[in-house]
Amino acid sequence: MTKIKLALCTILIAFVITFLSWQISGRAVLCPNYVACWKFNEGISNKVWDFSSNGNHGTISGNTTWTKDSREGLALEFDGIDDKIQITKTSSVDVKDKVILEAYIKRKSTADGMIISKNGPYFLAVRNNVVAGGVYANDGNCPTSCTTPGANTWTEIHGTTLLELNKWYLLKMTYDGSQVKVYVNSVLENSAPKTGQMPQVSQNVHIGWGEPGQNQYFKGIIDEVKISGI
Ligand SMILES: [Ca+2]
Ligand SMILES: [Ca+2]
Repeated sequence: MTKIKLALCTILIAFVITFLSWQISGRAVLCPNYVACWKFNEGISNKVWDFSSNGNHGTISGNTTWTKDSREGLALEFDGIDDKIQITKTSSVDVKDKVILEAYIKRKSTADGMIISKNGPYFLAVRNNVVAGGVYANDGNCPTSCTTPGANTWTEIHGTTLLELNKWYLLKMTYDGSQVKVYVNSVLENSAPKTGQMPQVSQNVHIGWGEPGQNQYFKGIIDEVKISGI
């Protein structure tokens, strides 16, 4: 009897190991060309998995709510008070020359809100009821107050579509080393010239909130968040 139990336990353990290995390897192949890719389909924990191969898994704080009101599977609803996700910085999020940020959002408030942010090189947000995207890079130009030629400066641009409440939108910010652009539902809404490399800073990536200076909690639902460096 003991041998049978031992055999069953061995089979069970082997199955669990195989299943977990399959999950980890399966997770990596869903977004092979992304810096990070969060599906928000977990539904049972305070973790969100990065489905790229870079291990940018996130930790939820503030008791976000899992919801079936999503673009695919599940999504996360943020309360606009203290809900956020922190992704501890890895070298993969230190993109230098190019970046694309994108996410599906459904607003539940007309307040400003940060969607995804790394302070300082890049962010995607809702500000004044339109999409806002920003890049911090060394473009060789200085504002009049700047005393160090070639210092990093922000370029922030805003879209034109008024983002209604309770309606899904795909928001995107791109920086290709020559232009910053923002898109709503894959339609280009604004662009501005920008050159230079983004700095490699120690700050973590956040979803639903930003570091001080980008300190706006988002109220609404977010799904399918991606960062790309290409
Ligand atoms: Ca909360
Ligand atoms: Ca989802």
